[in-house]
Amino acid sequence: MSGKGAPELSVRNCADLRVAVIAAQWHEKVMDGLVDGALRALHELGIDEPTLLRVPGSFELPVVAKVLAGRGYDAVVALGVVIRGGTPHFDYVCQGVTNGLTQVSIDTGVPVGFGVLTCDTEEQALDRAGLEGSNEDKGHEAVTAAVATAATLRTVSEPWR
Ligand code: DLZ
Repeated sequence: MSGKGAPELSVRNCADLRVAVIAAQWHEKVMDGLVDGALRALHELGIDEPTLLRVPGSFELPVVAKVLAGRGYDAVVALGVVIRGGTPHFDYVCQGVTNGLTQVSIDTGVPVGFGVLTCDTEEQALDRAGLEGSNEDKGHEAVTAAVATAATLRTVSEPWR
């Protein structure tokens, strides 16, 4: 999937939103870049006290996202890195985390930022990690998208007259 065509999002009225970031722990260097990008985005949006939780692997992200979505957070951001190996395990983990996070978001009505990299190689993941020399900053993008969606939902929370 190409990163070209991404919008320049301008998000307003969001500094009071409660946001939680959940980060898996596989592929430490890439994950550090994603977490830094996510926290930088939150700081730029004026959200300086986010909750940050760690889980073992990307497969564990949906269950924690679901519990947090039920505890009053306005947006949840899931960060993970899955890199293809020589077995079908990659496909199962990618499918589980993608379907799981989608289901959490739709079932709870809480936006879930999808900051899970699913890459063929570590080089591809590093290029998207928001590190020095990376071309993309997916942790930052996932936060911005989730917070922008939460801010939009807030404007339609009352029936229109
Ligand atoms: C088992 C596994 C493998 C092979 N690869 C990754 C990976 O690249 N990225 C990741 O986040 N997690 C991986 N895991 C771990 C699973 O997500 C999960 O933590 C375990 O299957 C235990 O439930």
